[in-house]
Amino acid sequence: KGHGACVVWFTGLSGSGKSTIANLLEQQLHAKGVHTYSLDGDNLRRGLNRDLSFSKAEREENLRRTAEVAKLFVDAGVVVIAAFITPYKATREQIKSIIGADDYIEVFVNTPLSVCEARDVKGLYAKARSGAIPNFTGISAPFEIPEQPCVEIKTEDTPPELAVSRLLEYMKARGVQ
Ligand code: GGZ
Repeated sequence: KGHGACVVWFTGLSGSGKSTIANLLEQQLHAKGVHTYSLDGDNLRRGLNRDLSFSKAEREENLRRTAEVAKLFVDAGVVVIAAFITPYKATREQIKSIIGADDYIEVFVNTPLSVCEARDVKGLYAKARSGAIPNFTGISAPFEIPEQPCVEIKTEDTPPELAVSRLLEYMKARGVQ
């Protein structure tokens, strides 16, 4: 450890664009020869966290375990790119304390609910409105706005390429890249 391993943790609504930016960041880090690993709902909730629902308590457990895994990767010298809704302020604080503030970069992908819902790429918002998906973030479960993220990306006026170049600059300034 000690040469730029850290966790870049994306928080934001479903459909906000977390994965798009996370994937592009990973590509650009790879191009610079940086060893990365991506954690997201797809690879965590299908495996390690397959026993967990979307209740408040089980989201917290999903994210606690994920933060512990992320910390292990950081110990191994890897840059972790994590993309989870992470809707609760208290959970984000717990994640920061598990990983350690020096190694934790919180990125708020700020896309208004109205925009996420209008896009509804996976049709989940329509299902949530109809009641077919309970506890859906933004509809029937809360999203607490991050107050002091390290980086905030307003996707409506920031293309992914610009978001990633700003992130890389921030990482450089923090001394992690
Ligand atoms: C929010 C849900 C829900 C509910 C299923 N609420 O857009 P997606 O599909 O691919 O990403 C969402 C993903 C969120 O999982 P996370 O592990 O990131 O959530 S958390 O940080 O709150 O633990 C969405 C899908 O799972 N999904 N049901 N009820 N998103």
